[in-house]
Amino acid sequence: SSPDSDGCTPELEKAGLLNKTKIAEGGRKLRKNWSPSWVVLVGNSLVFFKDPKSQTPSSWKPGNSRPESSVDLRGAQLHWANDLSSKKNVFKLRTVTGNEFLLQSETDSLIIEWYKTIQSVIDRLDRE
Ligand code: I3P
Repeated sequence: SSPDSDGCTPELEKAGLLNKTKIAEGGRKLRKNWSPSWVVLVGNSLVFFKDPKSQTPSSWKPGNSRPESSVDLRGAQLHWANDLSSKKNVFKLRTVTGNEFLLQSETDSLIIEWYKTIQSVIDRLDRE
């Protein structure tokens, strides 16, 4: 049987490095603060970790690998948002709670893959 034959372990969909900034919290606009983030799509959530490259070897302790934040994708909305930044390849993710994030990559193929994968999770949750 497969390691997750009981269906209890969330499936890892995707992981990688993206530039990230939060632009709203509960509908309230925030000042942009772009930084690289290790982004993991697992189960119904997008989980953000510190950029591994910005960490010193000594910071690689188990206790330091906890997420910085995590986003519930149920009911979330995804839009290309090149009008919201001077950077290329930007999309906006808005949660039901009114938190808004911009995610960006210099690599076209990479950002398109992220967009498609996140949208497919949102669509799956919409159908549940
Ligand atoms: C912001 C910073 C951001 C930029 C933002 C600036 O200035 O340069 O990188 O967003 O533009 O306001 P500061 O560091 O002084 O806060 P982009 O890189 O996404 O363009 P904006 O205000 O037009 O969103």
